[in-house]
Amino acid sequence: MVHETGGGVYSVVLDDESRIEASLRGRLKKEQRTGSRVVIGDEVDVRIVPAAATIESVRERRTELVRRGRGRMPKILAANLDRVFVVIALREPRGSLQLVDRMLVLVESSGMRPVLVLNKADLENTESTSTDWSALYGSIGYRVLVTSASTGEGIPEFHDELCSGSSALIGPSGAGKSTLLNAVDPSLELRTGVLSRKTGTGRHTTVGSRLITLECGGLVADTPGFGDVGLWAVDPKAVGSCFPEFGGPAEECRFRGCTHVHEPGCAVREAMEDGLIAPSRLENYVLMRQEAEEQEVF
Ligand SMILES: Nc1nc2c(ncn2[C@@H]2O[C@H](COP(=O)(O)OP(=O)(O)OP(=O)(O)O)[C@@H](O)[C@H]2O)c(=O)[nH]1
Ligand SMILES: [Mg+2]
Ligand SMILES: [Zn+2]
Repeated sequence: MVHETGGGVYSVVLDDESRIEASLRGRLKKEQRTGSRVVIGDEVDVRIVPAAATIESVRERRTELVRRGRGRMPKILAANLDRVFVVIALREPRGSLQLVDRMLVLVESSGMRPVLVLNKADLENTESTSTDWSALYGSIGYRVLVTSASTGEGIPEFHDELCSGSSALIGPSGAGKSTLLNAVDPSLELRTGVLSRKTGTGRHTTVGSRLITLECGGLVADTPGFGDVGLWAVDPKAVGSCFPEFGGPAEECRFRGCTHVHEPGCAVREAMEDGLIAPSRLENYVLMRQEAEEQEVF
């Protein structure tokens, strides 16, 4: 499995747990330029000859976490991970429900399991937001952790979640992803940033991607922050299935292929009116569905 990428060198952990540095075979190098990259979490076949190792091929991915890169190119962040922590700061920089929903949809559409982490709970005036958001996302069935890297609140629970299988942390720059991992294991000594005084946002402290092996056996990737979560190539018809709580009502929609945007008697909209679906969720769904439709021409 690929544990680290950067500068054309790939750190691969073999089945016998030994770690080697490998380069890419020529054909894969070419594909690299067209955007289909080898990423952390990839299972690869490696050819080892004395003093050199090359990645010969990449196995089919079970899941892949993709976001829109610069321009229209997709950027694959990681492959085959078991869960993704969506780390949002309650303050400094304060997340929004739209940001949370975008991140969750990104993870849902990848096929990985999202866990929502509401961080910086130690800061003043964050309590009502953390209570409201925990209730909202908890009622949908998401695991929600309220954490503070400063006081240690929620860190044991976060640690427990990290110890099985493989995970990644995503979220805006400055939300505290690297700081949370350092709180779990101070020996990691991950670089953490200061917030920009002007904008209150992070400064992209983490660069590059690697899977860290925790003492408890879990693998975790700290990723560089991003706030631009435009969806990449998500089929508009698939956006609804990224909202788990729409599932039940959606089966009762009168029209086949109901978009839940304008159809009369739509059961999803009715569920919202009955207070079973949060208005913010439906609103953000409509927004993201429209975005997916605009992108479909490509
Ligand atoms: N008060 C408080 N500050 C925190 C907490 N967690 C992180 N911070 C601070 O937030 C700032 C940004 O933290 P980082 O861990 O670098 O954020 P990041 O999400 O890794 O950012 P990028 O690597 O740029 O994506 C640092 O100054 C941290 O000390 C917290 O729970 N409470
Ligand atoms: Mg970081
Ligand atoms: Zn409907």
